[in-house]
Amino acid sequence: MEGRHLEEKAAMVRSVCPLDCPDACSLMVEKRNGKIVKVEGNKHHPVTKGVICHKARKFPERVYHHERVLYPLKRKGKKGTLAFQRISWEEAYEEIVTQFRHVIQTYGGEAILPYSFYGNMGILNSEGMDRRFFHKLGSSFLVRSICNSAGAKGFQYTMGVNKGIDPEETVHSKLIIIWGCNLVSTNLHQVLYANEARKHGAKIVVIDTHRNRTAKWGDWFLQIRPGTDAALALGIMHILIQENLIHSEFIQKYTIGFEQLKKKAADFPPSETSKWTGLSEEEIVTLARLYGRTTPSFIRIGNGLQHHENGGMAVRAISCLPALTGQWGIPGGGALKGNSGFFSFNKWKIQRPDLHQNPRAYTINMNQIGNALLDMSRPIKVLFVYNSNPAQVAPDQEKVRAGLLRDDLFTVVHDQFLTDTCRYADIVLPATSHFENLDLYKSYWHLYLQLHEPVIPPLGEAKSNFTLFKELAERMGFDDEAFQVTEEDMIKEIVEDIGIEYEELKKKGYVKMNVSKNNTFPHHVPTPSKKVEFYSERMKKDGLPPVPVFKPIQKEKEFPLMFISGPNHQFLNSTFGNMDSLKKLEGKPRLHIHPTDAQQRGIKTDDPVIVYNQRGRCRLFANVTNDCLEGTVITQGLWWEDEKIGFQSVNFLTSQKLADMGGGACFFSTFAEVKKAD
Ligand SMILES: Nc1nc2c(c(=O)[nH]1)N[C@H]1C(S)=C(S)[C@@H](COP(=O)(O)OP(=O)(O)OC[C@H]3O[C@@H](n4cnc5c(=O)[nH]c(N)nc54)[C@H](O)[C@@H]3O)O[C@H]1N2
Ligand SMILES: Nc1nc2c(c(=O)[nH]1)N[C@H]1C(S)=C(S)[C@@H](COP(=O)(O)OP(=O)(O)OC[C@H]3O[C@@H](n4cnc5c(=O)[nH]c(N)nc54)[C@H](O)[C@@H]3O)O[C@H]1N2
Ligand SMILES: [Mo]
Repeated sequence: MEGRHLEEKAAMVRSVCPLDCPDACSLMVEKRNGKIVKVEGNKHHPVTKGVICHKARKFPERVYHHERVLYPLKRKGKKGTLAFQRISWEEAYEEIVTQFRHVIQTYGGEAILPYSFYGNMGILNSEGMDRRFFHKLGSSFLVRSICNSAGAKGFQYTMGVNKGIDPEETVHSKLIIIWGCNLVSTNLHQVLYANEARKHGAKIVVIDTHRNRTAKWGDWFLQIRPGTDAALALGIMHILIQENLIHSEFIQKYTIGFEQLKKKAADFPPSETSKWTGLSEEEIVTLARLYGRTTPSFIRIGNGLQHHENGGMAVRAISCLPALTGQWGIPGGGALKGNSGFFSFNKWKIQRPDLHQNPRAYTINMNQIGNALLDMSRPIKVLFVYNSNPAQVAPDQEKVRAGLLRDDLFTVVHDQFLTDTCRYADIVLPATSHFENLDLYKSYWHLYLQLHEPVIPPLGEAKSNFTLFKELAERMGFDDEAFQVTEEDMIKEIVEDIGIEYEELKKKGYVKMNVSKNNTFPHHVPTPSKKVEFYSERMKKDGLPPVPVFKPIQKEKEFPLMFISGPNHQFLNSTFGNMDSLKKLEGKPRLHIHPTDAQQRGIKTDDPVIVYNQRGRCRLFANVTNDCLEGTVITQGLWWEDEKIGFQSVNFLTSQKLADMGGGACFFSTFAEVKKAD
C-alpha cells in the first residue's frame, strides 16, 4: 500500500492552461488517487519555464469546488433567481430539442442565437463542433468582437495580418515600450523576457492611463490621458521625421504612403501632442528620440488602449512606428499586438459554414446583445450560452438583463458554475473543466501549438462542449459526417492543415510554429500592396481615413469622469470571481480616484461609493490615489453579484456603442459621476 501511495504521489501529468490569456502556459499536474492535487508550470516548456500565475495554481480548488455544477438543472423559480432542480441529461436534451424545433418552425432558425467566447481557449471546445452545430441549425450568426477586434483590425490595415514578432526574441530588445497593457497581471511571461532584456541594458517604458502594477515595474512611466494614443503616435512620428531619426532605405523598400503620413504627422508638433495626451513636451520629445535612436526596439501593444471609440485607429497609428525606424526583421525589433496569425488553418473545414442553409441569417454583434434581446421586431427566442458569462462581461447590463428576463426567451447555459448568467437560464448544463477534455491550444502571443490529453475523467455528469454539441446534433437528427467525427479526428485535421506532425505533438505536447523569412515581416507583409501601409486604400474603401488620424473621444457633459473598468490580477475576466481564496487576495472591488476628484465629492479611501451614469450604476469602495489622473476613475475586475452588497457589476455603466473598427467593444470610453453611498 505504502509503495502504491508513493507511486501515485509521483504521478505528474502534462496539461495546458485553457484561460483566455496570451501566455497559454504548459502545466504539470500532480495527481494522487486519481485526483488533481497540485498544478505547476512545466519547467521544460520553452516559454512557461516552470512559472505560472496564482490563478492557474488554484485550478484544483476550482475543479473540485463544492459549487461546481455537476448535473443538468431546470429552473423552478422566477428568472433572476438561482432556484433550480436536478434533471437528467435525457430530460434536458428533450426540452432543448423541443424548443429548437418549435422555434425553427414558428420563427425560423435565426430566432436561435449562440452566445460564446473563450472561457476555454481549446480550439475544439471554442470554435469547433459548436460552430458546426449552430450552422446546421440555421441560427443567427454571432460576431465575437468583445475582446481585441478593433485593435486587430487596426493592426491588419497596416501590416496585413495578426502577427508580430516572436516574443522569445524580445530578450534581445534594447528598448521595450509597453503600450496600454498591464503585463504584470495579464502577460506574465512577457515580463520575464523583458526582465532578461533589462539585464542586458534594455530600458522599459510603460505608456498607460493607470499607474498599474506594470507601470510600477517599468523604468519610465508615461501617464497618458485615455483615448489619446493615436495623438501620441503621430507626435512621435513628427519628431522622428523632423529630426531625421527614420530609416529611409527601409521606408523606401518596404512601405507605401510615407509622404501622406509625413503630412499628417506635421500636424502634431510636441505642443499639440501635449495638449491632447496630457504628457509634457519634454516627455514626448525624449520618448521619440529614445525610440528613434534605439535598435532593436519593441512595442507590446495591449488590449486596454483599443477598448475605446477610437481604439482601432490608435493601434493602426502605433503599428506604423516600427517601420519608420526600420525595426522589422531585426531580432527583438518590431511590435506585437497578437500572434494568432501564425496558427492559420482552414477554419472553413473545421467550422463548416456550408452546413448553414441560410447564409444571410441575421448577424448579431456580441457587444450589442442587450439591444438584440430587446428587439422584438426580429425576436431571439432561444439563447444558448457557453464559454461566456454575458450577464457580467457584456456592456449595458441594464438592457442585457432586461432581455434575459424576458419570459418568452428560452435560455440554456452550459458552464462549470452557476454564474450570474445562470440566474436567467431555463436549463443549466454541467460543463467539464479543460482537465477532463482532449483539445488543441494555440496562443495569441507565443508560437507553440499544444495538445491537451485528459488528465481526469469528467466529474459528475459534466460534458465537454464538443460532446454536448455532437450529442445535440444526434438528437436533432443531423446525420452529416461532420457530426460523426471524434475529437482526435478533428485535431488531426487541424494539425495536418497547420503543417505539424501529429505524432510529434502527441509525444512532446507542444510544437513551435514554423517561423521563417517567408512568413514574417518585413519580407512577408500580406496587405494589398504587399508592403507596410502608412496609406491604406482598403481603409478608404471601408469608409475610414486612409492615413492615421487622431479623433478625440466624445465627452459627456453631465458625466465628467472617464470610467475605466479593466481586468484585475486575480480573476480572468469574471472567471474565478466566485473563489474565496482569490477574492481575498484581490481585496474589495475598488474605485481608484484622484485626490482632487475625491475631495470635490467628499470621498475618502474605503468609503462605499456609487458610480453612475445615464445607463446604470455600480457600488464600489473608494481608493483615493495619485495612481490615476484627475478626471479618470479606474476599477479592476468583473466581480460577481454579491447579494449582500448588490449591483457590483461595472458593466451597468458601459455602452453598446461600437469602436471605430472591427465592431469592437468600447468598455473604456465610458463617462460617469461618482458620489458617496448612503
Ligand atoms: N490577471 C488577468 N489576466 C488577464 C485577464 C484578466 O481578466 N485577468 N484577461 C485576459 C484578456 S481576455 C485580455 S483581452 C487581456 C487584457 O490585458 P491587457 O492587454 O493588459 O489590457 P487591459 O488590462 O484591458 O488594459 C491595459 C491597460 O490599459 C490601460 N488603458 C485604458 N485606456 C487606455 C488608453 O486610452 N491608453 C492607454 N495607453 N492605456 C489605457 C488600462 O488602465 C490598463 O492598465 O488580459 C488577459 N489576461
Ligand atoms: N467592463 C469590462 N468588461 C469586459 C472587459 C473589460 O476589460 N471591462 N473585458 C472584455 C474582454 S477583453 C473579454 S475577452 C470578455 C470575456 O468574457 P467571457 O469570455 O464571457 O469571460 P469570462 O467571464 O471568463 O467567462 C467565461 C465563462 O466560461 C466558462 N467556461 C470555462 N470553460 C468552459 C468550457 O469548457 N465550457 C463551457 N461551456 N464553459 C466554460 C467559465 O466558467 C466562465 O463562466 O469580457 C469583456 N468584458
Ligand atoms: Mo479579452
